Amino acid sequence: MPEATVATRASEATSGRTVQQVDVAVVGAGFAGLYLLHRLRKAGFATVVLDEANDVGGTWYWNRYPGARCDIQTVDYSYTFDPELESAWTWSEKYATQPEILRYLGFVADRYDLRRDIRFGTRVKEATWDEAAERWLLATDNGANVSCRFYIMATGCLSAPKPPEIAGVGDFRGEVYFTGRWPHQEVNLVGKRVAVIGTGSSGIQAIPLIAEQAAHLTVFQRTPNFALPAHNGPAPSDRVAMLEGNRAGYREQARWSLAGVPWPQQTAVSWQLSDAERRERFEKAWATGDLVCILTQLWADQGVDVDGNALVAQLIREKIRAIVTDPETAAALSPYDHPFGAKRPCLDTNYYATYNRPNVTLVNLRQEPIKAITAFGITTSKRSFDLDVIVFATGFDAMTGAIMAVHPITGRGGKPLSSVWAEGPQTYLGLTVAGFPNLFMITGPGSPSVLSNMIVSIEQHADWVVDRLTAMREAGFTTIEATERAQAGWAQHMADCSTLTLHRLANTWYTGANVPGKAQGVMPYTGGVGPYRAICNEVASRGLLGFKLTGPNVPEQCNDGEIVRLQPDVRLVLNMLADMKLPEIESLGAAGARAFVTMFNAGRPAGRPVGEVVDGTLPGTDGPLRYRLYRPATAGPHPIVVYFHGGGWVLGDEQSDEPFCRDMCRRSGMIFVSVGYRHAPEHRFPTAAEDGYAATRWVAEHAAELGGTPGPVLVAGWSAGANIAAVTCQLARDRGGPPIAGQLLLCPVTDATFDRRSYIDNATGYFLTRPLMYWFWDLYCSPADRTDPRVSPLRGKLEGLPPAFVVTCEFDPLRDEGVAYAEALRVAGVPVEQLKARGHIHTSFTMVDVVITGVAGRARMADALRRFAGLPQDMGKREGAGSDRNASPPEAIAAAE
Ligand code: NA7
Repeated sequence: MPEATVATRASEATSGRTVQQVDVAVVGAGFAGLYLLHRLRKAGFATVVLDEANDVGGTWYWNRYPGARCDIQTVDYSYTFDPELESAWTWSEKYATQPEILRYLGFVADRYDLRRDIRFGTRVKEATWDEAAERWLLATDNGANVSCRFYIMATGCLSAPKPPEIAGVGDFRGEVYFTGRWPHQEVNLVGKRVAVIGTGSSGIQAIPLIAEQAAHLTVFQRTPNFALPAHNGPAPSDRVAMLEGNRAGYREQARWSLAGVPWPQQTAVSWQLSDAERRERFEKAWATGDLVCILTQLWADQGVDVDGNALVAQLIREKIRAIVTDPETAAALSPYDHPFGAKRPCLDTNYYATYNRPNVTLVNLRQEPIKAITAFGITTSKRSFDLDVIVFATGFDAMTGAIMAVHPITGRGGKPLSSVWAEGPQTYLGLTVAGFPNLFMITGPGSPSVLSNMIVSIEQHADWVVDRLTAMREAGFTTIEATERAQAGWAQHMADCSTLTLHRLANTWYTGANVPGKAQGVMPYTGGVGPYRAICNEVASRGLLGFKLTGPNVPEQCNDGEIVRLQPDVRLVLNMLADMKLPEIESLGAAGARAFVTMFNAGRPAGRPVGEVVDGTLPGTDGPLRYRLYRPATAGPHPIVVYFHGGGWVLGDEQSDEPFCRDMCRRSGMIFVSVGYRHAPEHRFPTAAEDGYAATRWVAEHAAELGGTPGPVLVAGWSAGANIAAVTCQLARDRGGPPIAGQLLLCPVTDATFDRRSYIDNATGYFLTRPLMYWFWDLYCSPADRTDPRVSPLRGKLEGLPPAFVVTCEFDPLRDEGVAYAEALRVAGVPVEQLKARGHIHTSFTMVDVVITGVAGRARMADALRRFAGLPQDMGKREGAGSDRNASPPEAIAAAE
């Protein structure tokens, strides 16, 4: 940035109006703007901050309504960039009031002498990218316009209040207040008839205090919300001790946590806990009075699975009924329309108990909608309320509103941001937008923002941006712009992340549903603060992946690409495994590898309950083979699926794919018989294939004894087990039975050829590696045998085989041979359906309850099995597969023919 200046300069524009020349202009003097100014100034960038307000504070400047407080504990809701600042300030309460937070921000502004570069009372009316000058021009409503190289929106996520959208607001002759624009002078509500419209965080904080003053308070509620007691008071000694015991460590843990507050990751899932254990955990969290605690510490599936979530919601509704004495009011206050946490839950002080007061009335707008606001009050479809005051706690045009609604922003080629975002916000990392060079957003849509401790996210964003600007200056670059490809990749990753959590299942300001006509979609990044930070760091370390950089005296740089192509939870699993520095399985020898797999499996979730699990033996060709049978809880008889586990013909046993078998048994409503076929190197080719065939034959002949439906069986398998399943179908066709109704092949080994693209692209790094596959092949099958269709079924005759459902995973060495098998089946006239699972690895679908994004794929596999067996299709949705209901399926490539 050759023209970087230390002090801002003023110049005359052609219009004659003074233009303030700076390196960086920041809009907003809240938490984000203040920290940015501090950092930019230290880095030597001439910076101006513009804010419509008359002082610092941002959202805390405007939201002055009674009861306004933060809902993240103040030990966490603080800047962390300067340990001296941390020791210089002590919060008086666990959750600070708005005035105290404002005092804190004033203290910070004074301590770092920030106010001298902030233009208060100055609204930006328009921002336009000047293509020729490569600068942003900001028109202001007060004083000089601003010309800047970089423009940073630090406008917060909730700063554009939503209009009330109720007819007649202008007719009301009493007093009208908006929580988001509360007057600076005291509002006296004593002895007045007051209405509050809205029961989000603001309404829920304000209502108990307004009720104490008002002669009568009428609350108009459209949607009940979950509220939890804040138990406010002094900062809890355990959290303070944690922080003070190791301040740096505590802060670092927060930065890498899911929500920006250090709480451990829960591993126990709801169905592993007894009712009593769940209640104990819940009561403890309820008593803690901490949103992040109750949102993350009960059980691991509460935020990702509707069944696990419903258990929390039920316990909270019990609390509401226990507090609110009138059952009808309690019922109206009990949320049923959204999962707990999918809409921002609230922290309250005496909220529910307020409805026991004689001077408080709850009006349920679902039963009697507001018809109009009149000169004297509010009329619903059933009655009229005479009022002196109406308080609108009706929320904000969140996230995009804060950026788009504040002023027109025009980027490259004269394109307005409002048209680029007409169908919803498009960003790269929530930080930048393609077509808008040198524009940054702090905690913008597409970043963790409102799903995190905002201060942690603000510091991360501000640091990332300032570090990039500094590096650009050193390298001689003057513009930076996200590429369309990177932005589209981020949209895909955002969509993948949003299938992980339950936020997509509620109509909220997270999704834009609170603003009529606004495009719908989960706007904050749901993948977590720590993973997001890792991604931003990776973008930087990979040569600013997805950004184009230009400068007057340097060649253009553009390292284009998508930063995350794996499913988000798969990425987490792989990172975790990489951190564990596990040995290469093939280096352990067969016995060592088996011991390793047993140890590895011991640490995984056990699998959900099924009706019955029965161990038995069946006669194989050379002696008994063990099997494990999983029976659904529903009344039988059920169709039987003969299942072959994965493990490269070397590893595993009839129990090693237990979570997968249980899950598929529940989803499909079918018996799964997992067969303990014999392994190499003790038993080489064709033992596993022959055992598979023999077991299938025996199961088919004994279906009734096993509680199964007599008639054709189905076969299924994963990896080498899918190889056995495919081979079994060929042998059954050629050897006169048994009849097989369908085959489910999950990541099958189908051909001893190792030069397909997927073997090359995915050779290492995705759990199943090429060296490991070589080792499996060597132990099982000598080179001379490898073209035998009993190990390379792709080389066999494919006509006349049962219908198939073939699953392949994008990042799997076996992907292309699975695809080849599906295509060859189709050519041979076999009905085949293919699921090409984008962003998945070889183990994605068998890591049940770990890789959550595998759920939708397993639901499709279960549907296919039911279809093959001639059963109705809705079973998986009825029985224990709650999370499927709204999960979008992975990419389906070829429909069944
Ligand atoms: P919220 O959470 O968006 O709450 C707004 C409330 O107002 C909510 O209960 C709405 O019901 C209700 N509302 C909105 N428009 C209307 C109309 N037209 N009629 C009746 N009721 C209406 O905003 P807050 O200010 O409380 O909190 C915002 C965030 O700030 C909060 O989550 C914290 O993160 C801090 P709805 O649910 O839409 O049916």
